[in-house]
Amino acid sequence: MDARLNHKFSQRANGLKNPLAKALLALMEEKQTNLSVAVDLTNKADILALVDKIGPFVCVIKTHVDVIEDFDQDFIQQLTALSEKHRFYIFEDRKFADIGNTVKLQYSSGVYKIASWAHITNCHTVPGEGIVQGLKEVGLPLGRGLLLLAEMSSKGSLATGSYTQTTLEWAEKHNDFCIGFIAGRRFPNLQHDFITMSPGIGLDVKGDGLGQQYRTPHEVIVNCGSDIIIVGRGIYGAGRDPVVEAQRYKQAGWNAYQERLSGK
Ligand code: 6AU
Repeated sequence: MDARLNHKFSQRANGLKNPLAKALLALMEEKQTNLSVAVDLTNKADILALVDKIGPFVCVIKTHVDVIEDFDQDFIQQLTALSEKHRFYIFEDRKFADIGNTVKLQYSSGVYKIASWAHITNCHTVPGEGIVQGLKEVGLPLGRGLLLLAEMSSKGSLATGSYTQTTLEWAEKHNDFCIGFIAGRRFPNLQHDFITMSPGIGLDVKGDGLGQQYRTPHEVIVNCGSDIIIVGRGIYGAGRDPVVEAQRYKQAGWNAYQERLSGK
């Protein structure tokens, strides 16, 4: 058993090397939330209105900026202002997947200039360790953090076995920049502590007909040792009141964390 599973987020903050990871864990304890919302809407106004409503209940807002029809720098300014108003971190779910030199350009430049505003981003490890090195050259001096996709929530994912294992080794090696993993569970026997963020979370449905697989906050946090739940359509999907749902998922995630701490 990993003893760190029974430590509060605020205690674990001391053990992580990356300053953003420390700040995120401290914020979670302070705001009493381990909920990240995936805001996969396609226009600025809808996203900003939703984020303003649910901001008080989350530690991280996750974006896919390449699906926004009217993306511009004003969107980034407004999102950044909301992150300061409600105190949450911004995670651009870019899933970089190219050679080190190319991802450096994709992360720093182009239309989105992700490194200039996203506190957190993520990458696949399929290209090899150079992807982590390339992103780190851009992100570390800016105080950013990286999540490695060690597993995926979708059916038939190839991120398993030795692929996952090698991903963990690179995170250990680059733990100044890698703050954790996208995965369905906490990985045992790691030398350093990392933050585990789990997508594929739903309280009402089991899947979406396109391979997504949902588990409950209790399952991933208590049974599997994850830290942060990432919830998308469960909160803003058709017929849902996002404020009610955000509070419901926040409570479910926090209760699960408390249950884990109590060691029951
Ligand atoms: O709750 P949903 O299914 O509406 O949204 C889940 C969100 C989406 C996916 O792009 C993302 O989580 N995601 C990821 C991430 C966060 O990297 C990895 C994964 O394995 N599965 C997954 O759904 O925005």
